[in-house]
Order: sequence, then structure tokens, then C-alpha cells
Amino acid sequence: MTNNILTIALSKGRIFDETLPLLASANITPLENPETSRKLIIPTNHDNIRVIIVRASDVPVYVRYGAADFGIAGKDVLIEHGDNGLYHPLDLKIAKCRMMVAVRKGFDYASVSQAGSRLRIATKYPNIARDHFSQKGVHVDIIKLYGSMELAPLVELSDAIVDLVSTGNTLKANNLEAVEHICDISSQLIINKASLKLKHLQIQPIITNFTNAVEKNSQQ
Ligand code: PRT
Ligand code: MG
Repeated sequence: MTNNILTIALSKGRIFDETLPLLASANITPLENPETSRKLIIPTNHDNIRVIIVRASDVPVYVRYGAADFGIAGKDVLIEHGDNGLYHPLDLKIAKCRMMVAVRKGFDYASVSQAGSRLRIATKYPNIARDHFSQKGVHVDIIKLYGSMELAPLVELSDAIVDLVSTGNTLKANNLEAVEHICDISSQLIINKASLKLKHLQIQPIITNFTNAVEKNSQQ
């Protein structure tokens, strides 16, 4: 939150790519591409606006502590890690996907997921998974993974996974199928509460531009 410099936290990959047009709508252009640059602090066409590149699940942490004034984070991250202390005025409707339960093709999920049964679930989202299955009355042993959850049912580490699906190609390529939809996911604008007050004049026009751009996209 240093003085009048505005710091925006983004993760590289799909969120960075899909945020570029939104930033452009507010006349903000990052001067380097995080895919090719090794810089973690990227300048923009404004001397007082910079972008920091952090891991997707770290974006809310930087924003909560005020190390970034605002950022963009998937709802998956916000639901899993909590959104305390963050102001989130806008669903940007980018990086859309679905949180799903998936199993090996042919696995009889319906009969093993009755209330009272017990399942082993591999996931990067233990809180979301636990919540989902407790609502169904299914007991779960959660196996926390940090990547490639799709492998777990194939090598019998777990019965099922809870993971994000967008095209469905990864499931298909690994002979898995989605059997339950938990929720829809998209990315949110998240703002540090103190920054919003102290830097209102800088931040409010950006929110307005983003809002208009999101509106325009949804009409296309
Ligand atoms: O990759 P890394 O471990 O560094 O971090 P990350 O996976 O959290 O970051 P990143 O950049 O991959 O994702 C950032 C955000 O994009 C997530 O927090 C989601 O909100 C959103 N998003 C949208 C997705 C997907 N779509 C998505 N398909 N995040 C991940 N995936 C993965 C999914 O986990 C699965 O492994 O892509 C694979 C499935 O894709 P399809 O197209 O084959 O179905
Ligand atoms: Mg990823």
C-alpha cells in the first residue's frame, strides 16, 4: 500500500491473459509479459501503477495484508482460503470453470456415494470437498494434493477427486468422468479495504472501467 503507488496482484497464465483486456479498458498496459520475463514486479504505462506476479492462491494474501492494493483471484481460492478482510465488488466473469467431483470412467459413483458411506477424496480443495460431502451425509477421508489430482483415482490413491474442469479434456485424456457439479467458478476483483478508502480516487475509476468492460463482454 506504499504511498500513492498502486500495486495490482495477478497470477500468470489464464488469469493474467484474461485480465489484460480489462486492464486495457482502464488504459493500463503491463510493459512485460510474465510468461517470458522473470521479473516479479512488472511496470505499466503509468509510473504509479505496477503489477506483481504471484501464485494464484497467494493473491488474496498479498491483498489482505495490503502488499497489493487489489488483485484478481478465482472463487475457488476465495472459498477455500476465505475472503476475510477483502472487499470484492465485482465478478469479472473470466477464467470460468466448474468445481466437479470426478471418478474413473465406469466407477459406480452413485452406489458408493449414498448417505452414510465412506469415500477417499484427493483434492487441492479440502474445505470445499469436506463441505460438499458433509451436505450429502457422505463420510470422506481427504487426501490433500498440490497438483495433478487427475492421477489419484487412476493409481487408486483415491476413489474420486474434487477439481476444476473447464473443457473436460484433461478428464477425458485420463479416462475420468465428472459425476457431480459442486459450483461454478469465475474470477473476482478483490480489493484491500484500507486501500479502497485511502486510494479511492485512483481505484474507483478502475472499478468503473472494469464494470463497464464486464458488462460489454456479457452482451457479446
Ligand atoms: O498452476 P498453479 O499450481 O501454479 O496454480 P493454479 O492452478 O492455482 O493457477 P492457474 O493459473 O492454473 O489457475 C488460476 C485460476 O484459474 C484458478 O484458481 C481458477 O479459478 C481458474 N481456472 C479456470 C482454472 C481452470 N479454469 C482449469 N481448468 N484453474 C485450473 N484449471 C485446471 C484444472 O485444475 C485441471 O487440472 O485445468 C485442468 C482442467 O482443464 P480442462 O480444460 O482440461 O477441463
Ligand atoms: Mg494450474
